[in-house]
Amino acid sequence: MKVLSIQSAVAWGHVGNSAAVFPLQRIGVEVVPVLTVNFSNHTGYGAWRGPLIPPADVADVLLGVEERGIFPRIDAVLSGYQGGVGIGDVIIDAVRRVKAANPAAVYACDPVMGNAKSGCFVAPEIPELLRDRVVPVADIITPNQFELGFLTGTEPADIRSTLESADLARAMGPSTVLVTSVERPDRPEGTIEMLVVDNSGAWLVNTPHLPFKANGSGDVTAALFTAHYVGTKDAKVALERTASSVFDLIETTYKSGERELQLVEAQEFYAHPQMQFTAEKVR
Ligand code: PXL
Repeated sequence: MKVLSIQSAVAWGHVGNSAAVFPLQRIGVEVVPVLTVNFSNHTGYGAWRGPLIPPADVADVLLGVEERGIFPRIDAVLSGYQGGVGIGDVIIDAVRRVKAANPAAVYACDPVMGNAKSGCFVAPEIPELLRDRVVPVADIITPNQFELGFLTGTEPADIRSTLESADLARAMGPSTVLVTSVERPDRPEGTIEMLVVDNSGAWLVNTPHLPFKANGSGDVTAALFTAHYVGTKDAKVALERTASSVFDLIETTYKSGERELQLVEAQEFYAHPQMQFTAEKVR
């Protein structure tokens, strides 16, 4: 499998491509990383250095990859956090050209905007760009519950309303919606959930909620789910593998006391997920 991953890169730590690339490689995926920023560290530190890559330069790198004849062999395009509006058009155009070269290729978009705790943390014009132009051309989206609410103009809370919101999101274009950080009011205490809705139905997985949030965990989740889903075409298996690997990554990080994801330390958990969580069919 080959994944064209258009995301940020950081020197220190693990967000964007600096979070997605290694777990994908560790499960045997050939990644073609195209960088949208080259920062010293993630923005969660409040200070960072290094350039945003101008959209024309990102487009030029993509053109070079296309000219090497790689696009027909791309199985999935993956995108995440977008630092500015210009990159959106570059991604949309790359998706169009990859799909022209390989009609079986899928586009997986992580519509990064923010979360329930912090609110919106991207530039103010990004959420509307994602909703109006990017999500409609995606096959797979991986919003958290907060982002799903913005995309659909709803307030998903319990399973019923979250399923309804996911259906509204599917009506916008994507056939597969992975909702992360689902915090339904009636969930077992101390847990958090992920829900996937696709043509086969809806699956929910419940995992312990560690009292800790590491930047980049959503980027790893989107990457692993995309690869497992494209590889197996099985929502339940893809969800269970992703939940297993990401939980063990976050637990490893939590136990380390480090601020950054222990992405390398946790490598066996991607290659050999413990599969300790079973997804339940909810529709
Ligand atoms: O995890 C998303 C992300 C992507 N890119 C950069 C970031 C972050 C989150 O902190 O700072 C540069």
